[in-house]
Amino acid sequence: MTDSPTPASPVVDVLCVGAGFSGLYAAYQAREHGWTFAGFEAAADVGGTWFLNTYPGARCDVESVYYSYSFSEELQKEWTWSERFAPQEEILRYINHVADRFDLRRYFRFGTKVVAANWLPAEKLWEVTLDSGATRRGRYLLAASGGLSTPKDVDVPGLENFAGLTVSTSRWNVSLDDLAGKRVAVIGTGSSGVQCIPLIAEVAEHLTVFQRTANYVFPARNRPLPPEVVDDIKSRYPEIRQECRYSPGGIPDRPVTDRAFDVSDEERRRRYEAAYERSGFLGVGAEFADLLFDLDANQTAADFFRGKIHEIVHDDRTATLLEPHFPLGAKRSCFGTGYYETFNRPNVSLVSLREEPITTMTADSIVTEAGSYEVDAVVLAIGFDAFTGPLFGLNVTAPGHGRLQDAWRDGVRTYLGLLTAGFPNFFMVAGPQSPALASNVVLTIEQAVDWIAGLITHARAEGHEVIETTTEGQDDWVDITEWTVNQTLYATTDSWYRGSNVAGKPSTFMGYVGGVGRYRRICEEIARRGYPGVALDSSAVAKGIGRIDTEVDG
Ligand code: N01
Repeated sequence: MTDSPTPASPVVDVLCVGAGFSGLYAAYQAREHGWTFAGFEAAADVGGTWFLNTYPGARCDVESVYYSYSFSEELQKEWTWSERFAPQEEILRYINHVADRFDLRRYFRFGTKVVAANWLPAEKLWEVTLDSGATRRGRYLLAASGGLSTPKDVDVPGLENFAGLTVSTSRWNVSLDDLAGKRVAVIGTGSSGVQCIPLIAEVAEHLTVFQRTANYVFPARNRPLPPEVVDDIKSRYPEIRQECRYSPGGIPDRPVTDRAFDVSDEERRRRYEAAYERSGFLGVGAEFADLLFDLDANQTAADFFRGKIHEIVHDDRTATLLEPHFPLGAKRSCFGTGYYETFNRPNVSLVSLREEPITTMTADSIVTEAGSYEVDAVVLAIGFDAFTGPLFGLNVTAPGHGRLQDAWRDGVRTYLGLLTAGFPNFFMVAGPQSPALASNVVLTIEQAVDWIAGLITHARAEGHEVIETTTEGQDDWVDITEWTVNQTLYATTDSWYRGSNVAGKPSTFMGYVGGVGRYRRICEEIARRGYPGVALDSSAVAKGIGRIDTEVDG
C-alpha cells in the first residue's frame, strides 16, 4: 500500500521523524512559517526520551527551570516546575501540555516508524517509507530522532541463558513492585543506573551492582522549588534565557578565571567543599577555569571527590572500587540521590567487572571469572548507541552516496552538526557535532530548529529548492570540532561521547564542546555571511566556512 502523492497525502514541505522536544518545536516553527508538516513517531505519544525512559528515579539533571522551552513567554509564565530537578513524569506532563496548548499533536502520526528515507534527485524530494509500507514525500527531511533514543545492543555474555526477569532502563516496562523481594542485579553505572540503584535497593531482597567503570556521582541535591524562587525566575525569564543562550552550557554561567594552582591547598579545598555543596554542572568540575584542560589541575578535583566517597562509604574496599579513575568531566558526570550511601545497606553489594568480568549467565545466575551470583532479575543500564544509532535506523539514502551509514563509515562528518554532505535538504536537530552532548539540550534544540528555519527561509526567498553543505564546509566544521575537543580532557576518555561504548563504532567525538554561546555566535555569523559552506541549487557564496572565532568558552 502507498499513500504517496495523491490528493489525500500531498507532498509536504517538512517531513519530520520524532515527536520529542525537537519534533514538537519543529512542528511549531513550521506552522509559524506557513510550511506544511508531516511528523512520524514510533512511540504511542509525544515525549521522545521522556516517554520511553520511565525507570524508577528517572529525572533530569539539568535544572527544570532551564530545561524547558523558551520560545513562548506565556508558556514559561503559566508552567510551574515543582522541583529543582524534575522527575520524568513531570517532564512528560510538560511536553504533553506543550503539545496540547499549541495544538501540535495533529501534525504527527504515532506508533509509526520511518524505516527508510530516499532522496529523489529528479523530483528534488524526500520519500520516507513507514513501517506499514506506506510512503510519504516532502521537500525537507528533519531528523528530530534524538541522540540517546536507540539502546545499545545487549553485549552481556550469556544473557540469553537467563530465565528470570530482564528489563532495560531505556525501555522500562515493569514496576518497582516487580522487583520487590527479589535478588536483583543492575548492570551499568552511568546516569541511568545511578538513578535507579538506590530505589531498587529499597525494595530488593538483595541488590548486586555490576560496575565496569566507576563514575563520578555527585549528590543531586534535589529539592522542592519554593514559590518565591519560581516567581523570581518567572519575572526575569527573558533575561535569564538570553544569558543561557550565550553561556557555555545553556544554563546561567558562574564564570571563573582563576586556575586550580593559583590558590593554596587550603583555599582549593574550601572552594571544592562549597562547590560540592552547590553541586550541579557548575559544581566541583567547574570550580577552576583549567579543570577541563589541565590534567594536574583536574587531578586535584578528582582527588577531592575520591575522598568524599571514602567519607560516605563505610567499607573501605567497596569505597576503593567506587573510585573513578579518569579525569573529572571527561565523560558525563552523574548526579544521584543517596547513591554512595546505598552501598552501606546490608542488602547491597558491589562487583567490579574490572576485577572479575562476566563470562556467562545461567538460568538463575551471573557467572564471572571469580564466582557466580544467583539472581532473580537483571536490570540493564548499559546505555545507548548515541547519535548515529537513531540516524542510521532511518536508512537515509541519497543516490551516489549510499546510506548515511556508508557515508559515515569512517566516522561522523557534519556541517555544524546540522547538515551532511551528499544528503540534500536533510537536517539533523541536535545532531552529532552540535553542542547537544554538553549542553542544556532543550536550548540547543530551539537554536538548531531556528537556524534551520532561517536557512530554509533564505533559500526559498532566493528561489532555491536544494540546500546542501559543501564537502569543504563540512571538512571545516569537522576540523573545528576536533580542534576544539583536543584542547580539552574530553578527548582522553572512552565513553558514548566518543562512540567507544559500541563495538565496531568508529571513534569520533560526538559533540562540539566550544560552548553553546560560541556555537550560536558561529551559526549567527555564518547566516550573516550568506551561509558559506552551504550550496543552494549547487552554488555557494563560499565553499568553506572560512575564518571564524573558535575559542572554547568557559
Ligand atoms: O548510559 P551510559 P546511561 N557490561 O553509557 C556499562 C543521559 N541520561 O543510560 O563505562 C557491563 O552512561 C557502562 O560501563 P563502561 C546522560 O547524558 C541523563 O546511564 O562502558 N557494563 C556504563 O557504566 C547519560 O550520559 C539522565 O565501562 C556495561 C553503563 O553501562 C546518557 O543518557 C539520566 C556493559 C552505561 O552508561 C547515557 O546514560 C539517564 C556491559 N556489556 C541518562 N555495557 C539525567 O538527566 C555498558 N556497560 C539524569
